This record gives sequence, structure tokens and C-alpha cells, in this order.
Amino acid sequence: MTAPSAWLDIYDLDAELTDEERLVRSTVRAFVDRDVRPLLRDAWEDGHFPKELIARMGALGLFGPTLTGYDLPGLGQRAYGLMMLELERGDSGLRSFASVQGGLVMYPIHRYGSEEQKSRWLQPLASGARVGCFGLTEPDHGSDPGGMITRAVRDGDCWVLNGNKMWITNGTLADIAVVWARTDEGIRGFLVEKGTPGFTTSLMRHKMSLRASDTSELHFDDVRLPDSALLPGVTGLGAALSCLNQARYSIAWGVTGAALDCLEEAAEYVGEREMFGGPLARFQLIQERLADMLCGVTKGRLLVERLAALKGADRATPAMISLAKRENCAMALDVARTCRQLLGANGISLEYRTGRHLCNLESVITYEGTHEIHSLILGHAITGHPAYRT
Ligand code: TGC
Ligand code: FAD
Repeated sequence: MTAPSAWLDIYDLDAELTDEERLVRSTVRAFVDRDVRPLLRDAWEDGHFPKELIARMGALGLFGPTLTGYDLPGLGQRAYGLMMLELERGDSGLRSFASVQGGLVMYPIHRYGSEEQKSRWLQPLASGARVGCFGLTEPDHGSDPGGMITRAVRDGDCWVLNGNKMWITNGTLADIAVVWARTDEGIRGFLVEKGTPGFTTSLMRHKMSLRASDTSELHFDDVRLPDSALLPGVTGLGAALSCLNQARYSIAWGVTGAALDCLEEAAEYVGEREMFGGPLARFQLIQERLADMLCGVTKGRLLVERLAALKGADRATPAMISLAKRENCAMALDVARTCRQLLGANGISLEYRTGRHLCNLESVITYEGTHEIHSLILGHAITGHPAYRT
């Protein structure tokens, strides 16, 4: 296993970790280094998620690890954050798979599902035997999911679902889709199983980002669902948005890992690359950029450390989570872009990791609420005025 350079943790934050957190972190790091990195370049170039990793990720407890009961591990928030950091040190697509499976599929079933739904789905999803996806975004309703068109209408004991979801992570791989639809009672969540007549998926191709991730469209054409497919515990858009808090938290940690990986690669590169008669690392312009980036990743880690403590104490508000998602995605993208430049032409080659992270981070700053939406959420918290729509 490769140990990251000590200066990357200049504030010695790792000294605060418990033995359990250290073990979790080193286990996921070893998995990424040994089992994932060798697959990434080709999976990304080819445009597929390496499915062979799913069961391994389940065995490592990477899906829904903070959830309790139903034989789930109930780990702390910092341990979970460290897992996401280490996964995204590998690739954002890997962390995305875990964020969706745990935060957007297991979490709503755990929080809003019936006993029958929990007993049936939580363990298979935790182990990776089953895969889930989360369908909120539609072709014409991304930042404003409350405008969704997908509709479910009661028909006797059943529901009839019609509509389309777009940009859905794991959509084609999934055995179960958590789908949000408008009903006469308000927005409600449904569990739609693969193979249900009228439910089809199509893979979205030609992406320049998150290429080692399955991104799909979901189509519902008169899909008949039993009443038992409904998440009974809740009605309203707030339920769907509550799931986003879980995934946004994991992103805030995860992107710190992508930034650290870029910074480590770039620092090593400028140490070895000779130009104008010596290593690039001896130039002040290069050192200033390295210093700026070390400041960025250190502040990013401090933010999520504090957020983990707040979340663990059940005190994390949506605005706090927005702040960390917004800040850390912007920081990681800045770091990745600077590192890409420090690598010169090699920065655009998939023989190096930085260019792949940079492309991935363009998705990560967009999904789970764009940078601008998180500005507006913070603006709302500061002023009391919601400025999402005029
Ligand atoms: P608004 O009226 O503000 O809120 C409706 C109800 O929801 C409550 N609420 C929340 N509850 C829990 N957590 C949150 N984060 C919440 N945000 C809002 C709110 O209190 C209200 O409750 P109630 O009881 O009063 O009804 O709703 P709005 O329609 O004005 O929208 C607000 C806005 C723009 C912030 C929201 O729509 C938003 O967050 N938009 C961004 C959409 C987004 O993030 N989509 C993500 C899709 S999933 C995805 O991208 C997965 S990527 C894969 C991966 O994670 O790796
Ligand atoms: P739009 O909402 O059309 O926004 C376009 C631009 O306008 C953005 O810059 C935005 O910030 C800006 N904008 C919008 N509204 C305002 C405003 N009020 N004020 C100022 N600026 C504004 N969704 C799911 O449901 N499930 C998934 O699993 C999922 N996975 C994804 C995976 C990938 C790789 C990607 C790229 C997206 C995924 N999404 C998923 C969708 C994602 O959540 C949306 O792309 C995101 O919410 C933004 O919506 P949009 O793309 O429609 O952009």
C-alpha cells in the first residue's frame, strides 16, 4: 500500500483518528491501491463501471455503513467520510457508486420504508448482491426537482407510473430504483424493480466526465406498481431532499480525496521533471501553486472534520452540508486544474491520474446541487429570502 506523503496532512489530523477509523481508512486505501487503480484507466477510457468491484465493496462495508439495525454496521460519520475520501482518491465514479447505494437508496428505505421493504432490501444492498439507483432528476427538471412531470396515479390497489428520469447513476446496473413521482397526495417515493413491465433503462454515452460510472435514463410507460412499492413513511419533496443531505456529505469528504491525489501526483512530478537545467520544483512560481493547493486541501479536510462531528451529534443542518459540498467541490476542481497544468502535456494523458480527476470533478460540482444552487441555499440561510425562483 502506498502511504501518502506526510506533508499532505500538515496539521496532523490523522493523529485524531481512533483505531477503528485508522483501520477503516487503511483497509479502503489498500483496496483502492491494489484492486481498483489497475482497472481505472481502461474502465474510464472504455466508459464502464468495473462491476467486478461491487461485491468487494460490499464486503468492505462501503454501502450504508452509518445505518443501524438490520445487521448494518452503524459506523461513525468520520469513518464513513474517510471511506469516501479514500474511494474518491481512486475515482469519483467509485465514490459515486457508494454514495448512491448507501445515501440515496439504502437511506430512504431505512428511514421511510416499510418493515417488509427494509427486511427485503437493506442487507442485499449492503453486501452488493443487489444494486440500487435514485431517480429524481428529469430532462427538464434538474435544479428544480419540485417541477417534476413523472406522475403516479392510483388505480384500485395499484399505482400507474409514467415519466422519464435522466442522468441517473447506476441506472442500468440497478435491481431497484428509488423513484420520485408526483401524485394527487404530493411527491412520493416508489421502489421500482428491474423487469417490471413498462420500466426500461438506457445508458447515456459520450460523456467527458465520470466515465467509469453508469449514467442512465429511466423510462416508465404505464408501469403498474403494487401499493407495497410505495415508501409509506413520507409525502413531499422534503423526503427526496433529505436523502441528498447524505450524498452531499459523502461528496464533501470524497472530493478532498480527489484533490489530495492530484496534489500528490503533481508534487512528485515537479520534483522529477527537469526543465531549464533542473527540477521544476525549484521555481518559486511552482512552489506558490503547491502552497496554495496545500492550503486548499487542508481547509477542505478541516471543514469535513467539523461537519462529521456535527452530523454525528445530529446537529448538521442542510445549509452546513451545502457549505461543505460547495466549498470542497470548488477547491478540488481548482486543485485538479492547477495540477493538470503543472503536469504540462502529460496532464491530459490517462497515464496520469490528474486529468481523469479533473474531468470527473466537472460532474461532481454539478450533481447533488450545482455550485449556484448551494450559493442560493446559503443565501437563503443568511438572509431568510429564498431566491431559487423569481
Ligand atoms: P423548498 O420549498 O425549499 O423545500 C421543500 C421542502 O423540503 C425541505 N428541504 C429539505 N429537507 C431536508 N434536507 C434538505 N436538504 C432540504 N431542502 C429543502 C424544505 O424545508 C421543505 O419542507 P416543507 O416541510 O416546508 O415542505 O423546495 P424548492 O422546490 O424551493 O427547492 C429548493 C432547492 C432548490 C434547494 C432544491 O430543490 C434543491 O436542492 N435542488 C437541487 C437538486 C439536486 O440537488 N438534485 C440532486 C439529484 S440526485 C444526484 O444528483 C445524485 S448524483 C450521484 C452522487 O451522489 O454521487
Ligand atoms: P440545470 O438545472 O438546467 O442548471 C443549468 C445551469 O443553470 C447550472 O449552472 C445551474 O447552477 C444554473 N441554475 C439553475 N437554476 C438556477 C438559479 N435559480 N439561479 C442561478 N443559476 C441557476 N440526478 C439524480 O436524480 N440521480 C442521480 O443518480 C444523478 N446522477 C448524476 C450523475 C452525473 C454524472 C450527472 C452529471 C448528473 C447526475 N444527476 C443525477 C443529475 C444532477 O443532479 C443534475 O444534473 C443537477 O441537479 C443539475 O441539474 P441540470 O443538469 O438539469 O442543470
